[in-house]
Amino acid sequence: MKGVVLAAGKGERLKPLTDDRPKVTLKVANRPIIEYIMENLDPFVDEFVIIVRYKKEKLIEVLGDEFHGKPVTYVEQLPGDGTAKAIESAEKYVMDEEFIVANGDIYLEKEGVKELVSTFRKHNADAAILVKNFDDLSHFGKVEVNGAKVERITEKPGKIPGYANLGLYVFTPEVFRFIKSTPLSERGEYEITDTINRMIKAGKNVVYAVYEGYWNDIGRPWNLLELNEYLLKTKLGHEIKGEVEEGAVIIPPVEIGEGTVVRSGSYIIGPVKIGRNSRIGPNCFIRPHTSIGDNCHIGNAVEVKNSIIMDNSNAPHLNYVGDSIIGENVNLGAGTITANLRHDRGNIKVEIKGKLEDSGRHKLGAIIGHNVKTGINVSIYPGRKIGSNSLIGPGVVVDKNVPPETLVLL
Ligand code: TTP
Repeated sequence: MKGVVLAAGKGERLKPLTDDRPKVTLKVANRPIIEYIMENLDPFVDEFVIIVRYKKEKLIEVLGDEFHGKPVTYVEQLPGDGTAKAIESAEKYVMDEEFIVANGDIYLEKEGVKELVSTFRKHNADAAILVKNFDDLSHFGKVEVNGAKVERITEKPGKIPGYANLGLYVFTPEVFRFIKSTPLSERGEYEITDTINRMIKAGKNVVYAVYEGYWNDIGRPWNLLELNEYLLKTKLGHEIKGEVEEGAVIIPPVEIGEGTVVRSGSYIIGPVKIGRNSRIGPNCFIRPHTSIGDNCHIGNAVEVKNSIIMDNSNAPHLNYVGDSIIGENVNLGAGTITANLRHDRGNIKVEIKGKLEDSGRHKLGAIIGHNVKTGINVSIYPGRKIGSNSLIGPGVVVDKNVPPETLVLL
């Protein structure tokens, strides 16, 4: 069976982190998110077909042509948007057998894949969907069921409880016939949920499996922080491959990669993951649920908590980075501080595709794109975004989002 992974989307809601790369290449706990779903599909598939379009070169560079010794084929999405169009693009690679489809931006445990594949086989089905019970389906497709069968999927039905579509499917190649007659949706996309509704109307056997484990759909920036926290809490070992100077305190579990040096006076409370060839300290404080990538520098009098700092980025002097996401190749000037809490302790709102969205979190710091440089004493309000390649001059208070490629001076 082949595993088709959808990775052609633009990831608009994750801007500025997706300014120059597909969202599935973003690293959480120092690993590109697409690798987590591939890892969990791996026991069930003999080959991966990745559907690509937006910034595909970056994904090919990150993943290469093999995963766990299995071939990885990249297929450009056919003209048109949406998950149905993306799946249709795989047709000639999977035309003779059943296949699994996963959104490349979801995280779930292996049990979910196993349950779905065995349900599909047990019922000799034409399609199977993985679902999970949620109290609020406003961001999901609601999967209505009757006995073992799916009766209908309704996109974004509002704040009601029920089974949500998790973005993992098994299909027989018959699905392609139904995809080809699926019309554009109101959102202007060809959606696989519309295709599945057409299959059901035509009397096809569409079944579901219920998953109870952890699941996340990386749509918005704070989902990266949620997944990071989950992975560090549940999957981290305690392994120090780098060098730790006398006088540094490390409270497990902490993973430190080869070539990284932790200097005296650093105080690290796990779970924390640090990549290779990074310089940590002296005298810094790294608090739980923090991932720091390769070739980073966290210097003197710097505090980092509950954050993701991607490769080649520096917080070298007197910085506070809380509940924040820092892209690759970022340099925070001395004294650059992220605020992560409102005085009224209300939920932090973030502008997503031009609209303010409630993140549901009362602690959320900055979301900083790639190649950003800040000057000394820059202060960043909670939930603000700085676009990639922007420069923020000394003393600036970032109280509004900054577009990419922008120079902001006092
Ligand atoms: P979405 O998260 O709905 O879309 P997106 O990735 O473009 O993100 P945004 O809405 O923020 O712009 O996509 C769900 C999955 O399907 C995701 O893994 C990307 C994939 N996809 C495609 O492969 N092709 C497409 O045309 C679309 C819309 C999504």
